[in-house]
Amino acid sequence: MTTPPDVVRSAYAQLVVTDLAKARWFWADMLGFHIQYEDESRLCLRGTDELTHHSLVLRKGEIAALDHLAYRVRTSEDVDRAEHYFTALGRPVRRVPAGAGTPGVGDAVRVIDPLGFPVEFFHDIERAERLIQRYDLRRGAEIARLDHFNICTPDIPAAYAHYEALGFGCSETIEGDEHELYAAWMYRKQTVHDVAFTGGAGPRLHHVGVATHESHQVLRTADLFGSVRKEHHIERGPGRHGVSNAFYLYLRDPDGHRVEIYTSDYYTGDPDHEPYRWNVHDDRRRDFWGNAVIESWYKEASPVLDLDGRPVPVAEAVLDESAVQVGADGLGIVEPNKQDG
Ligand code: DHY
Repeated sequence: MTTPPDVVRSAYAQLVVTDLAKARWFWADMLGFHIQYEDESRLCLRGTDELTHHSLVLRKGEIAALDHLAYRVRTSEDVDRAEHYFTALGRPVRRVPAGAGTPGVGDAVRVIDPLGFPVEFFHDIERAERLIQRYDLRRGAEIARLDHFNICTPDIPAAYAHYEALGFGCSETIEGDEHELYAAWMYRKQTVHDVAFTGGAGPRLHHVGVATHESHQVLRTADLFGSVRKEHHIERGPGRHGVSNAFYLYLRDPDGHRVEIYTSDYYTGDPDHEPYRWNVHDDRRRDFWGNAVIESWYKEASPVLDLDGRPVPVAEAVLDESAVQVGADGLGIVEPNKQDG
């Protein structure tokens, strides 16, 4: 078996947006991302705590889509390992020399992974000026950093197996009574996740998760969108997740790309850290206060592009979590033992 690359963390997502000015309003003015680089077709953005060139790239294009997800690997040899690993899996693989790909990023390898997603592995990236204590530059949601990717895939066990083989740990799952896997959260850095899987037609990008320092910034984000009569960008929350315990808010950008504003999850770095397993019938699993998950959140997601920029066809889901919801999600019957009295 070929050695997999040593992945450090989820590092950046490159999204295709159809209107760069509208995207700039949403991501920079409202969410408070710092603009590190821009030209006529791209914006490279980073959060207040990020010390590398970007964690989000918005590229202008014809159809809103995911261009690629990117993971940083530990050494430049790990970039070669990524090339050999995905070649051995029989997947499409392309070397992207420094300067030919995304601004600021060194030599990279782009692949279509076994789940059908465009994924980049890189080690070298330009360092950026420390803004951590430039409180005077903060605005909007004051996003601190990228936290994770969430991807829609029809076969969750296959996604789990692929990321486990890449060396990811599992922090939490949602499972049926027979331990059928509906969703899983997996990590390399020492948090709840770098990547999570939502069941559904795929490959599609469910959302990019970005972290704030505190829950008041999550609430403030919702207030800001209300204040400027842009409340329709709010899709779900604010709330407290069961999975991850994080405080959250989901928004849709002007192209419909979903972003989660996320804070206050927990440390997972001990070698004997064990997954926490939620039953799919537990109404607290997705919202700890039992609030309903709306249908668009389960069903809508961004298409993904192949290595030549063409949309990748999607396959339908094997298991549908939204079809087994009970109680709070409003699509089923509250079990008697869940009623008061
Ligand atoms: C959950 C979703 C996320 C996340 C953590 C937990 C569970 C849910 O509420 O749907 O996107 O980051």
